[in-house]
Amino acid sequence: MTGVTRTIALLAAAGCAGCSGKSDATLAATDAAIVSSDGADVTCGRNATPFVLPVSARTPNDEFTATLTASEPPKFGMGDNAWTLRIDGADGKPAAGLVFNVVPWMTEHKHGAVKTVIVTEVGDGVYEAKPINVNMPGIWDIRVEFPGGDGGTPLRAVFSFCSSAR
Ligand SMILES: [Cu+2]
Repeated sequence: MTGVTRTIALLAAAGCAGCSGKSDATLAATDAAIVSSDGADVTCGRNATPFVLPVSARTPNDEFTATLTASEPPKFGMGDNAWTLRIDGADGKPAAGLVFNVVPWMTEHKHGAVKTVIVTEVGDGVYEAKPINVNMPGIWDIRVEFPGGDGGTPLRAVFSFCSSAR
């Protein structure tokens, strides 16, 4: 039970840390990653997807599958993150020549990131997306948004990861 108790204490202490404009040093002190006995990072509770690569997210009807194959730095956390994404189409083959957006969104607080993510095709359905900037701890939904077939509502694949102090 020790791990659970520590988690609750941390959440109570952290509150909405980033929203009040605390310094990075304060954030780092209050957001030390909590790792359970099985090695999972439970800083955000167990609602986040473990950051173990490769990991995939799909659009609602499997029109696209986004697979995060590499990240720099290798742990998702505060600051700028650069991702390598492979995008497969409905046929399961790499989708080249796509134009899509990557939009970080913190659902819990209803806000996005302070930097725009630039997506660049590397080739053969592989794309680089950066900077994915994280400026506060917690669960970040990284939305990969593809143009809808009708040119309207985007098709969205979402990764939910827990950002930690590095
Ligand atoms: Cu926030």
